[in-house]
Amino acid sequence: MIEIVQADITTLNVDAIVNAANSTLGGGGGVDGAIHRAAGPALAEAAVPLGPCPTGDAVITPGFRLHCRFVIHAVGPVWSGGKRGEEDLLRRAYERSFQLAKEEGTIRSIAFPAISTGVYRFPKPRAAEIGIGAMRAYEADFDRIVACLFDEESALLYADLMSSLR
Ligand code: AR6
Repeated sequence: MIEIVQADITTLNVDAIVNAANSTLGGGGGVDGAIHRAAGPALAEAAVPLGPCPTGDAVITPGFRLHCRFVIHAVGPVWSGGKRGEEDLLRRAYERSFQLAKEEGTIRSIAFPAISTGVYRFPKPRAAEIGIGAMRAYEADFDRIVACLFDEESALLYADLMSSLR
């Protein structure tokens, strides 16, 4: 089941949340900053030695002080016009996150932010299509997949797209 919610991803009760990280895995602004603040310094201590993480790839760590048991740190592309493989890299970031969640073996619910659509400036409508496409491809492997949007514009975009697909 795919759910669309407008929320701070650090408040969700799911097995794993996905972070929109950068290659260093050491934290940053936006959703990355919120996740590191909520999880505590142990998150960076666990994640940084797994890096640097290439764009389009992901790593998994415990969730530490978060409600979730795991954080999957996905590195989406910086948008630079669309001719540098950004769409493919964003798709791979989602797919790698799902693969790591499946391999972990006990993750039944997973929440994603709109990777790359903040500081990395990926156009929101196209990012939503790519995100929902990946979620539908892995829908059968999980009990709950949550698309967690922070702003109303993104939440409405996802809701419209989902209803046009059903
Ligand atoms: N919960 C859910 N979504 C959020 C939250 C939150 N607490 N806070 C922001 N968003 P961004 P990026 C949304 O910039 O574009 C960091 O510095 C936000 O509205 O967090 O992938 C990293 O370290 C937007 O729709 O990530 C990297 O350097 C979406 O999350 C860089 O930013 C993604 O925005 C990654 O940039």
